[in-house]
Amino acid sequence: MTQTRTILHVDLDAFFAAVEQRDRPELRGKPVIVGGGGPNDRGVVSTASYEARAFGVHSAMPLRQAGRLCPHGIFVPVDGAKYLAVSRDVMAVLRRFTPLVEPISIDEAFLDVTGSRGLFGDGEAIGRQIKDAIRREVELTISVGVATTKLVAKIASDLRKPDGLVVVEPGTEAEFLAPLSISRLWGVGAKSAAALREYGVRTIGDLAALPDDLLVRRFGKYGAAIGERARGRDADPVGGRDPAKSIGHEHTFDVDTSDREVIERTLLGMSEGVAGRLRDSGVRASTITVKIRDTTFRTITRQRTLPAPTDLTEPIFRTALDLARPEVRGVRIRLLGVTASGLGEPDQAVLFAAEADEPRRRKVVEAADEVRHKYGERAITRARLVGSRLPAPFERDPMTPVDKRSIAVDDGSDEATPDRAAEGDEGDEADEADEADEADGPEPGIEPMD
Ligand code: TTP
Ligand code: MG
Ligand code: MG
Repeated sequence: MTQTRTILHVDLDAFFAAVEQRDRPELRGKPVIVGGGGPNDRGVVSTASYEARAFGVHSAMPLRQAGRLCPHGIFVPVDGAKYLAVSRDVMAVLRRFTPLVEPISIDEAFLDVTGSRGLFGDGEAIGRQIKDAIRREVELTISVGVATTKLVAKIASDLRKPDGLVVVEPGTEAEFLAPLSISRLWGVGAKSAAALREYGVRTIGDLAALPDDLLVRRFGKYGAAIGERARGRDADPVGGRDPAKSIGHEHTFDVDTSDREVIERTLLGMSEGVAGRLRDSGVRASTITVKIRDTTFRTITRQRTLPAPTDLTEPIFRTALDLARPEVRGVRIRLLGVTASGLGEPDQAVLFAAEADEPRRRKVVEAADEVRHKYGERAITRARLVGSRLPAPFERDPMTPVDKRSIAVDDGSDEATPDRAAEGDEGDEADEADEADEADGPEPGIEPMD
């Protein structure tokens, strides 16, 4: 048996819209727009049927704009629970062809069928059988890419949508990729693309032709990796990378501190960072650990399991605060850490959670993530640390010292909140915080732990 892997990428066509058309025959052949409450809703399009796409409607477009582009479009609300059930049906079909199935979103998956070829035939044959099975049993169409690597298979599946089957023969990967825009390459964002343009690189082939030493000199290890990928080589296994076991942040204070506000805000900043990295990794954590090292280097950890896995700042912060509070009382702290563990893929069901405010919360969080990605890890944290937008109970917490300066202040937006003085903080607490210097310094630098 040859060493060449056979990898399939499978993606459902116009998934949410296709499910609606399947279940409501009157919608078939019609421009269907899935999302929110209709063309006057403030939301965005989840997806549109190919009939609606002909009018220029696409995912993430404001519904109002979709309504203008496609006045006869039929607007349908999102039915997450239903799509999730269909997704499971599809994945179950895929698993009949190989145990190596890596779902990467609600409507797509990679399959390594290298070991299944003896039983089902070559990659193309397996692709056809899967398409047939899904059409027959789930009544939906998919597009399939067949290749020797995940990257090439994924690009291939997208090329002849809908109902496509694109096979890239072993040895022809580089040739297949060459004419495509580098924006299709994983790991090449707008910034890298702009930098590559300085070298005249527009297509993946242009990139593949650049000498490795130039790529390494200009981009380091990342340069070598994208060069390899551009040449169609990519060893990333299906089912993949060892998932991280934990995600954490630690911070060592420049000067050991017993200032409660500094401590609590540092925990908040780290919780925010941890939550952001959980979301970036697409996982949720069920356990939160805080680590506290005091001025004598005595180090303790305190751990708690959450009632439900999370990737949001607030539950992480509250838990960390709860765990840390009894341990930091009257102690001068040298180092703090917040770690999330017990990581798991979020159940897709959670994405469609019945809690009314979950989607709204997510939207806020996603907006925050966008800013974080654009301006760097600290942007949001800094805003939170400086401003007064702390969770309300935190604001009111009687343990919060009265008149502490904020820690990261150079934009004038920081207000001492004198009204808090009226809430009866114990006066002696202010005395504990005798380390004026660090409180006036820059915000706590928050460094990834690993
Ligand atoms: P996609 O696979 O990206 O899109 P699609 O299946 O609708 O269309 P096609 O693959 O044929 O191009 O996304 C799968 C589903 O995820 C999609 O049907 C709806 C949902 N989705 C959103 O809710 N918002 C989005 O911005 C995107 C891209 C998808
Ligand atoms: Mg799809
Ligand atoms: Mg998809």
